[in-house]
Amino acid sequence: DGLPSRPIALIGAPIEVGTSEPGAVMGPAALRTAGLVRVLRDLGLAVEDLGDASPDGPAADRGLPAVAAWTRALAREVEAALGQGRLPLVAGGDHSLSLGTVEGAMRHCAAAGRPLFVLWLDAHADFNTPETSPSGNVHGMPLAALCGEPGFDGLFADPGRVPLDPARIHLFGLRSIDAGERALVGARRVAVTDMREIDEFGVVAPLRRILERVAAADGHLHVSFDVDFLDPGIAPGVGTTVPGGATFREAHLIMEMLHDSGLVRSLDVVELNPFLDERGRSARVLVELVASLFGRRILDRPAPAAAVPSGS
Ligand code: 6HN
Ligand code: MN
Ligand code: MN
Ligand code: MN
Repeated sequence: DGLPSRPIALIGAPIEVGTSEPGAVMGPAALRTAGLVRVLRDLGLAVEDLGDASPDGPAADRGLPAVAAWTRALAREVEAALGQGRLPLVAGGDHSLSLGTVEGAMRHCAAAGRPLFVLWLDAHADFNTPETSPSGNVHGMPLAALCGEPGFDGLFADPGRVPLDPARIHLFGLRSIDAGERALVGARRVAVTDMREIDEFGVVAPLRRILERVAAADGHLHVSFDVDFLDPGIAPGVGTTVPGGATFREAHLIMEMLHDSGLVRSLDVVELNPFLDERGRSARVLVELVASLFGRRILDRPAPAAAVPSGS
């Protein structure tokens, strides 16, 4: 069992037009410096580093037009990688990059007739619209835009696209949500495992339920990993730290379970801000976690019997 060892296409997305905090543009370089490619190759995986993507057309400074140019480019790259049977690993860059990666995965899944599920590991819901957003920062809006909420005209290449089904999104680790997006997340029936639930039940039971659902539908699982999912004590290198985040052990176990499920087909690692980091700590933690997601394990033995969804 485990993640099929399909070749990995590493795509850098040095994007910070979706945030007001400079520094995320350095994220892909820091992840490479921390050894992202090397740890994956050490696992015996084929990794092609496609370098950094660049926006389509003239890049605006900030806001929706700038994000739109990135969205078009990343959607195309992710769709192409998936079409070649590769697993796109997109290293950010702020979270608005997931507009492109999820859009690319959606197009691939639509063509393949496979349902797409999105696991959003994040302190935040990222479900604001331009109307509800207190900051105006697009990195707080990607899920609302993907789900077809109003206010995002011109963002996607195809205005007639079928929106993402909010019921196929799982927010995991939520502990900071704005009033307007809270109402939307409830109204759209987005699935949520918030920190309260994790504190009471741990990560295993809720994650196992999610994986069972994806497995039962023979789905494509897209994982979007925001650095602020982690506790700021282990990952300070992010512009939007929120206290009370996942511990290293929780995050590590999630990665191991994701690997063992064999369901992950595309991955974003977002919001790393090396300018705010302390001596590369956050970048190194992320590389450790990605290695676990791709199969690094402590011992060469099967996972404990109850750790992975059964009957998949
Ligand atoms: N992120 N909810 C806040 C906002 O400005 O909309 C924070 C968003 C953070 C974005 O975590 O990717
Ligand atoms: Mn986020
Ligand atoms: Mn966040
Ligand atoms: Mn562990």
